[in-house]
Amino acid sequence: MSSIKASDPGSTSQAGPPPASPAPGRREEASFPFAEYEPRWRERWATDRLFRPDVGHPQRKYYCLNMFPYPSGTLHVGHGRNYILGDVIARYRLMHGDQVLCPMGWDAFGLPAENFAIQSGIHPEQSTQKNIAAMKQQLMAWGLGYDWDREIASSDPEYYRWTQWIFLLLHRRGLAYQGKGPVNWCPSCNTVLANEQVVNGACERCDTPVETRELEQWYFRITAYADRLLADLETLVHWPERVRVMQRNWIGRSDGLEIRFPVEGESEPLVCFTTRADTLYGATFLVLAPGHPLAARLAARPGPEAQATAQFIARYRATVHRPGEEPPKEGVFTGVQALNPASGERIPIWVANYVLSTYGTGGIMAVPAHDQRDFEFARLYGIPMRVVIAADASSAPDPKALATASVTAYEEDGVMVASGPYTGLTSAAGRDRIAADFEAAGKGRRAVNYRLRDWLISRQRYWGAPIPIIHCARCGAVPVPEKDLPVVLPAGVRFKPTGESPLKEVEAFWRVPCPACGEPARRETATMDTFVDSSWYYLRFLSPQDRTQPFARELVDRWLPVDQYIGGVEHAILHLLYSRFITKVFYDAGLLGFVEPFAALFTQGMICKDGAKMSKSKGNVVSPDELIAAYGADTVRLYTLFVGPPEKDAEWNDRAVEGTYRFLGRVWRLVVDHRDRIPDEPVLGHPPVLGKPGKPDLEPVSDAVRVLRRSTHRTIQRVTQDVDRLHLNTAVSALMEHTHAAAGFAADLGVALGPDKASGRALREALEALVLLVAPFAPHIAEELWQRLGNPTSVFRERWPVHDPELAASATITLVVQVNGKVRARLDAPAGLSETEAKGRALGDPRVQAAVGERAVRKVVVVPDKLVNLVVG
Ligand code: ANZ
Ligand code: ZN
Repeated sequence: MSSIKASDPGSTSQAGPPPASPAPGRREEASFPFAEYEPRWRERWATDRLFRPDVGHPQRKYYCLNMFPYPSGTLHVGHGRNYILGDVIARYRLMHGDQVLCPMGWDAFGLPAENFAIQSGIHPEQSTQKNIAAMKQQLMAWGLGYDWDREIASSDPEYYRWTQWIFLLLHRRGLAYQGKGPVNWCPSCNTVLANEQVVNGACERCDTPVETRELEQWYFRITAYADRLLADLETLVHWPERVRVMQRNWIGRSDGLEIRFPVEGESEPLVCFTTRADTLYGATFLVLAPGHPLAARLAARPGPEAQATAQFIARYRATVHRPGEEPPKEGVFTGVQALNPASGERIPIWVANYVLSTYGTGGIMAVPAHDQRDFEFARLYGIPMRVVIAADASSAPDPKALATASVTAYEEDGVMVASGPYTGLTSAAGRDRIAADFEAAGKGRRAVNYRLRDWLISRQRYWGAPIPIIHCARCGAVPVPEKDLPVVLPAGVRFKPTGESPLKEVEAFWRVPCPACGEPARRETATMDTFVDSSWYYLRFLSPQDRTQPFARELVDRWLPVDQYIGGVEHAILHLLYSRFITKVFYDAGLLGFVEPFAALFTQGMICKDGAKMSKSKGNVVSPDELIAAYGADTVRLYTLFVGPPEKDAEWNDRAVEGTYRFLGRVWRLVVDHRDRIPDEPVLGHPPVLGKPGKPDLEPVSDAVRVLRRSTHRTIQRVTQDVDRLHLNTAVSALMEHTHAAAGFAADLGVALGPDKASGRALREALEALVLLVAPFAPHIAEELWQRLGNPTSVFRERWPVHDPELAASATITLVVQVNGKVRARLDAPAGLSETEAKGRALGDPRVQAAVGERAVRKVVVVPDKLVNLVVG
């Protein structure tokens, strides 16, 4: 990390490693009055409305958004990472003169509050409000600069009115529908779970194994957007590649052919989806999912095989199925044959548990020689196999060996063998030809399948937005008229773990007349998945109090897409996919003018403690409260940023917090102690007194001044680059190194330092840069020191400093060049060379060339400004 360790020769006070526990005496020595000025500055920011953008007329806008949290009660330092990161970016943009929108709100509906109500009798509304208040306090204590006037909570009727409005919009557009289907059911939470909420076959929340049940539910037709959700991923170039891959896999597009297999005794063919039409001549049986309608029809035929099939289907229905679980393969022969439309061969139809009724057509052609699942099934039941793909034309494996030995299926593409007129074609060419021939002959059609399923949005719970539908015996599912929104959650419910929505017991809630015909009808008692709430909140922040519409087109078109979205990678699929989908629906409805909500995404790594992810359930949480009380918010922020690269997991160490505390103490003393030795006039400050930033009237200069100014401008350059790339930990290192340099300079000059001298001006410049650059990271101390430097306005109204490239590069350094570990040359070179430049200079030197001779350079290691190590041989 930094070259600044605990022992710091440039500092006048303490040295040595950090103490095992905060030593009060030491802390006093290093102390600075954070407890006094931190709250004072927070108040100033609030009264000055520092974080309130002019949303109507931004010259340059910047929308910085953290994923809004679920109000679980208390935050730990791991949560802080996310918010502090966002705050650094927001303040940094503010210092570039942008109008910055950085709002905060609450994803306030959800199961935990309701489960808590079951245990405690405390109404979710009440516990949620309490948690929001506590967490808001914590966010404020971190010094996070949110525009609290824009605060929203998804459980507020004025918010969920619009969530319901959005449901109606989707309903109108044919994108919300009710259907019976297999759903994931958590027997412990007593609720339906979306596929995304099932992790390794268990409930995401409580880890209970999930079951499959057939229930009538509400869905959003996200599958209608599968192709666009996939295609537009290509435009999200500022998203982590890993998140894009996860989304791509989740959508899971596969291109194939639907082949029609005539079935003996049936008028309709059995349609099978395959991605491997090139293996058609190797299909030795067909398999139906137990839920396939044809399976039921074949089971109803007379005969023992049909009877066995019926029994198999009944047994399958009676067993509990867990998503993600792969039970041993099992199946039954229906006694019925189909025809291979290519070869005309008769092939048996089976029913088996390894074919899903929810994917493709629910029926497959099984090719045991080339598909491992089919291979295992065929081995189990002694079904013949036929090799039709070979690695190359001469290497077809012996099919007999395949059937008996413990070989696996050959799943690769290759060359088609034993495939009638297609023999000799490559797999790819064969697929194409077969698809073309089958389409021409009406025996099949090209088809695309997605792994993505429609979004199951209904929950049999209370604490969510009620689905605005009224069921009428005569009119069916009737949308609640818009003027009747919001459908408000009733008070006076009893919370019981029944698995039914508590709303079902509130007659006054559900007994309503049909909006269409006026007859007695029933209000829908399911509520919406909370992912619906969070799929549009980023739009609401632009006009959170608007009572006429969910969001204002003019504002969202100006402010979105979000410039920087920040959150946990656990939302890589669900939340982000849903938000993208809803945005596209709005676009199609003409409600806004962009198709992707988040231009850039940053997913931060987790904070760990004792090797495990910090979480309440693991009992390893560190609260920010005591640390902030002991060291101040700036110290905790700075440590959180310094702990490691923000995209990587990092281990929290309470004791190391002391190190950043001491660093801030050093910054404090550096400014406060030398205030009288530097001029009063700003050097970098606003308005700049020197035309070009940092251009001397500082002449004549000593070496020491030159070196310090180089450090100042190099640091401006480094911190700027690092923050632009979100390398915040290395930005902090750069600040530490610069502090070290400036402290060394001041100590060396001692009494020779004076406000009317070049040295004094150079130091003032160094300190101004330090305070400006440190401001996004440690905003309170920066404000305080900026004021003590004689500036009347907030440091966040200043412009971010710009480095002078000449000054940044002015110093010369000695570049040591080694060849196979032996020093061969010392080159004078300008500081700050890139690796390529340093390498070029080293290889250009005749002494180095002589040492390398004819040998090849195998490896080059460059330590910037210090060393070039060539490994040759
Ligand atoms: C014949 C075949 C031969 C297949 C071969 C594969 C390899 P993806 O890529 O995931 O789309 N399949 C189709 N529907 C299925 C269902 N409902 N349940 C289980 N499996 C199903 O996979 C498509 C392949 O998965 C299809 O191609 C089909 O098996 C199987 F050497 O057809 B294939
Ligand atoms: Zn009606």
